[in-house]
Amino acid sequence: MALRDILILPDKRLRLVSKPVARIDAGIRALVEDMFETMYAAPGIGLAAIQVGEPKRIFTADLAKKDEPRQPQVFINPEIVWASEERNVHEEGCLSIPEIYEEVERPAEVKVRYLDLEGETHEIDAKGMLATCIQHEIDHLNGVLFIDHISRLKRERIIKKFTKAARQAAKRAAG
Ligand code: K1U
Ligand code: ZN
Repeated sequence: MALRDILILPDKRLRLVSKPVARIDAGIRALVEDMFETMYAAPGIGLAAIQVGEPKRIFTADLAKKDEPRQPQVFINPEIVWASEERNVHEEGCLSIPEIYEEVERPAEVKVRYLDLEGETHEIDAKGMLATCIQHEIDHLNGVLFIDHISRLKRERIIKKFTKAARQAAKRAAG
């Protein structure tokens, strides 16, 4: 198991469309272990493979509360097969855009089809925070970030802030 670095805005890899997983082999199982370790350490409630630089259609999630046992879930090649007309607003954050939280409106309920690590197909109905988290993570697999769902003015301010910080960090690293 290894802790991986999380890509931070404006890293261009966050805009890649991830590729479906063709075969669930030892490499995929090792990546998923690393993703759980990285997600729990961050800490986060979800993590998409592209956030650790792997453009594969995989995300991990765990929405257990602090005082509850862990409930690790892995979603491989996830697809939203139904979304409700009803919409909900939740505050979202992103491990690739640290310390920024904004309200995002999305379908309140979704039905998701995905593979587990054994290659078995599952379909679940999700609502509440799980529905929000699943949609946020599937967005990552399509190169979409939660700031794409907020006003252009707010989004541009956030991108500017992170671009400036990345430029300053690069300058410092160059000595
Ligand atoms: O994908 C990510 O960047 C992870 C992100 C998932 C997410 C959060 C909120 C709404 C939708 C999706 C996070 O986990 S940000 C951190 C966070 O929300 C959190 C961390 C610790 C405890 C509780 C929440
Ligand atoms: Zn995110």
